[in-house]
Amino acid sequence: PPVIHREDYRPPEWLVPDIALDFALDPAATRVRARLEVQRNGEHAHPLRLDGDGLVPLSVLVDGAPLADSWRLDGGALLIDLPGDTHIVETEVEIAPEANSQLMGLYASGGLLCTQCEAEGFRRITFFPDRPDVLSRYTVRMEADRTRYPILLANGDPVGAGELGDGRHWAEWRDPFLKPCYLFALVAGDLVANRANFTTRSGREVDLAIWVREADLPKTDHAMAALKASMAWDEHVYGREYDLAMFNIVAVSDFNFGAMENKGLNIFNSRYILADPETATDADFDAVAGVVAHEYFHNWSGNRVTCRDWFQLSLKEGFTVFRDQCFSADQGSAAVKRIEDVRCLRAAQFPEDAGPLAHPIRPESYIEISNFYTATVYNKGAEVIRMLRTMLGAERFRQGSDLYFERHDGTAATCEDFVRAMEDASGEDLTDFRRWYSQAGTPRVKASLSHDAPGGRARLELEQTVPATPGQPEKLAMPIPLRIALFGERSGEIFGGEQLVLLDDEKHEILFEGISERPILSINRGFSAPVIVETNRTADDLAFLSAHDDDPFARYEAMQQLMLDTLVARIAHGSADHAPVIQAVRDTLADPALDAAFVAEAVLLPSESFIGDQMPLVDPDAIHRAREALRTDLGRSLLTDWREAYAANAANRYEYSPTAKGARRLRTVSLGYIAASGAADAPALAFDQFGQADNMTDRQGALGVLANSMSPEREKALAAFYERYRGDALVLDKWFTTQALSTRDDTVEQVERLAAHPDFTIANPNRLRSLVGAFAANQRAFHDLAGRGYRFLADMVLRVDRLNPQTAAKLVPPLGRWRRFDATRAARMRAELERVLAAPDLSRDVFEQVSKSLA
Ligand code: HT7
Ligand code: ZN
Repeated sequence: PPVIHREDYRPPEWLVPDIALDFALDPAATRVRARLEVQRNGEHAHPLRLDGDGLVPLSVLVDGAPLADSWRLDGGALLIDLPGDTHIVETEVEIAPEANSQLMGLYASGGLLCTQCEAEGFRRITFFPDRPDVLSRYTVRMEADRTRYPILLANGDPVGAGELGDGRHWAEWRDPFLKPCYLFALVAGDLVANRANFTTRSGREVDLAIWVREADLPKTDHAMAALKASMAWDEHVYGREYDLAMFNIVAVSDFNFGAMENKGLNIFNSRYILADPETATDADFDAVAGVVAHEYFHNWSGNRVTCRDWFQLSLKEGFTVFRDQCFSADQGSAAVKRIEDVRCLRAAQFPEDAGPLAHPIRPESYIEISNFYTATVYNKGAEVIRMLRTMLGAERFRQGSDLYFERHDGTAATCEDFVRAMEDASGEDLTDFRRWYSQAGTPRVKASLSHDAPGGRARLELEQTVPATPGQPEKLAMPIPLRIALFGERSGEIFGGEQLVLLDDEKHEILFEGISERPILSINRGFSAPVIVETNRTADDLAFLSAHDDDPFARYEAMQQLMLDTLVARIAHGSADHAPVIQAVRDTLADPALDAAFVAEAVLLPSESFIGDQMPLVDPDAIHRAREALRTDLGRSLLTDWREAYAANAANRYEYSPTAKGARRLRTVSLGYIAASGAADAPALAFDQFGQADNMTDRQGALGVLANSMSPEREKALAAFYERYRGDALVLDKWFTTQALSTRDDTVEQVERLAAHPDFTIANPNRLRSLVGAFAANQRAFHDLAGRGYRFLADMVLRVDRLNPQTAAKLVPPLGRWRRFDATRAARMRAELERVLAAPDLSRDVFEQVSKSLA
């Protein structure tokens, strides 16, 4: 398949300032008529090229006249020779939404008809230049059966509706804003709305509606509250107002991604809209608010200013993730949010950056753009924006974003445009900073602090290396902003306050004067740069910071590092001194100044995968043994403390508040440690929590603890959970996930069995990810030495690829990590990748991921 290169970008040869679409909707056969006003862009003699994927033109008219032989098909695209500079081109096609299992273009989901066009789905609906730098004004007319599809929605504002007399009705919508076709959307279905309104700061009234199936209406209040909060936040923090009279959101059950920011008509995976205490955990509530905010923020960062080409994806995604992270931080505990965001970056992006699929946040080439909706483009992209704000300061960063929006409103821009706006507004030279856009790989920073006690000086030596990544053997030094502080070991005071150090060379040395006592280094505070830091800090230093650092992230990080060092030592030598970790956890549990949500994060051991990421070769069984041994030791040594924490955070009546959420989290973490201690009453305690819970957080928390156990309560709880929630797809997903994540020895067999369960289906991406995605993240179970996990995943990739290539391709990366494992596992993983690659009719999506993984 062809490779697309960033450097080959050329402006569009033809523009389409206006498009009118006319849909005769029917699940089996939808007729789509398109009327395009096309305009030659510059002087050239090239034909008009309209992308198409699986479309057959039923008619092609130019300026009202049927064309005989001046059009042809090239691949899926329609080429038309046009004599003049402006023409009206009309096409007609027929598509079958109910046969669309890829969930790209127009498809059917649970009785609805809906669209997904980003990145290149519009070409599955009609012939069009399907690229983000062609911006058009859209008018959309839909007609459909009134009983099955009483609600007809599209982008913008409704401009007309009526009956057709044969049981069918019609509606017309017009979007006054220029937009690329990937932001086009329509929805038809039997839906009801949670309605509200919002008055913008300039006094305009906006009608808000969240459309769902009637039974789901009671679960939409949290999303609505999040939408209103996002609208107010974007006005307050970025000065950005909403610009249409209506904002519609629709929830659908079959969706390849989290949600989609179509102009004025966001379409959501229902798991990011529906939430009530009975069926959604606190983490689900947070995710709903975060995704609602993310999609809403795209109205400016993505829609009003869009991307020139798909290589610029991080322009909208990195910036918008950064914006949604800051929004969520402002809604609750900023410290806990930062910890969660970094945990997510380390779990998903660091391994990507260290493996065969590594790419810069602005990639140089791709075969299939859907493969580049990655943690690198999204989450590392957000870290790059965060570094800009750290370096420029909040005020100059805001000036830069104002300038960016002002300069590029209504156009398709590049990452370079964004950096230049920041540069021009701040007066800073960001030449070297641009390397964050072009170089892949996670930089490593070595920091070593020495103290000259008699001279009262300290010397901090910093050294960075950026690892080689595919296609980039040599790297230049990155500008790395590091927030640093030195603490006096005895006094606990910070010497001279926090400093922002810009490490922009391979090596850098900083001298501190007036250091009267041994200093302890607190570095990369707040995770100011997305790098791996190695220091010469001792276990005592880390224990000190875990108890005294005033930066909550650094405090958490010190504890994690202490745990990690202990685990890595145990894996290497078969034993390790657990005492410093136990003491640090005891102190954290006893510190009255800390809130429960922070404590719960701090006392959790690093995940098995993260421990593996620190080792030259991952040994899943040794990691599991070492982690379980430390968990057991922590459970036993601090059993009284865990029981106290469990009791102190006992649930009263359910309440959704930061304090209540923190208490629930610490309670279940404590329950996990009580179970790890082997306490005889642990299964009963967990079963009791499971049965008594008045909310899903407590219930699923207890089920997770039981799922790891061999007790009879496990099966009882799983059966009860299934019976209670079998009719609720989103909750049933949790039932699959909980079992796929189990630490039990028989998890592979259980997962194979669950894949044959009548409620399992590969056609629904949520259900597929709930079992297969979760299982592949369960390091020990997936890396079963006999290779059963690898075979299972490869079989799934092949089966799913026939239905939904995009979703199939997302399952490949765990197999691509084969270089990180011992020879036996590596050979088995490779063999499965080769088996997939040899399959006939492989999609471009899977081909790209598998071939790169083997290279
Ligand atoms: N911008 C949206 C991306 C998206 C997507 C991409 C590929 C295939 C399906 C998709 N659905 C949505 C989501 C976002 O970042 O807001
Ligand atoms: Zn996004």
